[in-house]
Amino acid sequence: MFTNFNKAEQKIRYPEDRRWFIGIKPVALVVLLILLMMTVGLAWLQFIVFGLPADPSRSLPPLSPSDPTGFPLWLSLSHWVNFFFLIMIIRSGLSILADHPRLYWNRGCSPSSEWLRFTPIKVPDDRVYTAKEDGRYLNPIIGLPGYRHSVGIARAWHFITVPFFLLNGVVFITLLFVTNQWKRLVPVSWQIIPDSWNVFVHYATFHMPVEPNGFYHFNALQQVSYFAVVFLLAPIAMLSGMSMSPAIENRFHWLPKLFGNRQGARSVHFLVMLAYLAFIIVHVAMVAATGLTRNMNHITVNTDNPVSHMGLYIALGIILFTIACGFLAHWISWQRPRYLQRTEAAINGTLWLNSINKFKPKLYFKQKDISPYFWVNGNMPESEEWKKLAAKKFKDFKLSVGGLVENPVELSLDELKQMGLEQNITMHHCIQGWSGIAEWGGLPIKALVDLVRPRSSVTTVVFYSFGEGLYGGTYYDTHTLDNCLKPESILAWEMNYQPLPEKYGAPLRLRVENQLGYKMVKWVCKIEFLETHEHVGRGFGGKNEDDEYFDLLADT
Ligand SMILES: Nc1nc2c(c(=O)[nH]1)N[C@H]1C(S)=C(S)[C@@H](COP(=O)(O)O)O[C@H]1N2
Ligand SMILES: [Mo]
Repeated sequence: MFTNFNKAEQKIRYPEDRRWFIGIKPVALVVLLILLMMTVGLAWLQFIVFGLPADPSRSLPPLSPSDPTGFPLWLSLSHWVNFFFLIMIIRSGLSILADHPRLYWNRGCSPSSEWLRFTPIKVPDDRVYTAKEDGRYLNPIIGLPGYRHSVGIARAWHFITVPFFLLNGVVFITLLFVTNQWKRLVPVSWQIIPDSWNVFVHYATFHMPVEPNGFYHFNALQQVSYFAVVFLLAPIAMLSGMSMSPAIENRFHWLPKLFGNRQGARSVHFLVMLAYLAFIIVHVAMVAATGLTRNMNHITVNTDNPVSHMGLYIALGIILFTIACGFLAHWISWQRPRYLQRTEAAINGTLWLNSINKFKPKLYFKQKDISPYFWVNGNMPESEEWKKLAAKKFKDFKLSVGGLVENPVELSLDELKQMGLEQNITMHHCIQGWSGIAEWGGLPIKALVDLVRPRSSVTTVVFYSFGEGLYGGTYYDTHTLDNCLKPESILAWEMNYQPLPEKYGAPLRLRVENQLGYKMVKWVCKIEFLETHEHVGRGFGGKNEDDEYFDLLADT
């Protein structure tokens, strides 16, 4: 619906194989089982052996005048705004996940080391199998924007909505503590722990505890759950999300370590999403089970009226509005994707440029960290020129360096090698979600800059490839001159202390460590120094930026 893909795009977006599959490691199942035993299992044991515990809601202290009454407008508003953005964020997150439908706890992402995968495909080892091929189709009713390999648009939605979600959270928490409403959520006594366990035993064994009127009081378990959603899930989502950013990960190595590593952070980010989903489902079910009309009046019109249907209609209206926005978002995604790309650039692009893009990557990984497996991406060059050069091990290869420079040059591999060698062990961050650690050896771009002397007006460096993009046309990408001058930015001819293999970009590939993988052009043939990226390709700063609406700056 609302799409107009050409033939090449259709092949990628509408694949024939749309199977989904849940492959879960037995260990993960065991962990799940243990968790269930320790909660529901224990609750049943207690119930069978000792009977139902006392219901703590029966002995709630009497209301005091300082307790909150009802739900002021700001609270209802932020509740529903939160709902709206959470749906957008979860749906776009699922579309991002579908582009690399595997979750790991190890940072190398070896296939078959996943603890969870959503693809039935076993990675073949008898041919080059790219991570792009591995992306799955996702129904656009579930994912935003859905279909296959729509990670660029999905990220635009994710990153445009996240700031509003956070802003809403900040306003909510501030007002919570400015008023007395914090008392609803924040426990003030450790008694809350046994109390909420006792309530849990009721639910788990299918006994409804007494329902305190939510207009004034929540039950203990309800309070703990709401508290955890606001004060635990949200911060974990933020921290695990930030841990995936190459610019942040490179500068603050301790951050992803909170979750083990970048893939641990990605897995936790996914689990937080599951926790939000589980919360939404249980929350809605409980709201319905404990007096839907009355509860809806609480959270929409701030009355404790058990019969009026006003609140219910308003809530239904909000849900319908959210669904309508889903359709609108789908239309925007495929009819006006440039709006999205530009909005994302205006909000986050600007923010990153002035903040995390300035961080200097810190080298950190050691030889022992090098990943045994490294995913491949990109279409191998098919040009006769590259094939001829490859047949002679690139002896006749000349890198051309020009543009707005005083001293344009053409350099062979040997000449480049005489100019210097920088060897770094770094983590590669693909936009799709996978990562891998490798050693890269090559010439710092700074040395080339010193040789060709760009004019003072130069801000942008363009790297052209022998290879083509996903839908055909020369692959290229651009970087700010600033990022190219960082010492870790190199043109590599060496990978893991061996000559760079063809599938990883021979004769030369780019490494710019604070950026995502798609900015690191493989099979580089030409470099140009320019004042702007706007006249190269379709003008968005790279092949993927042109064709897939990826960000110009790829710090996150
Ligand atoms: N020429 C060219 N370079 C490219 C690509 C491509 O499609 N063509 N893909 C990019 C992407 S998305 C990634 S993640 C990395 C993958 O590098 P690797 O194959 O060494 O893992 O290459 C980047 N460079
Ligand atoms: Mo990538």
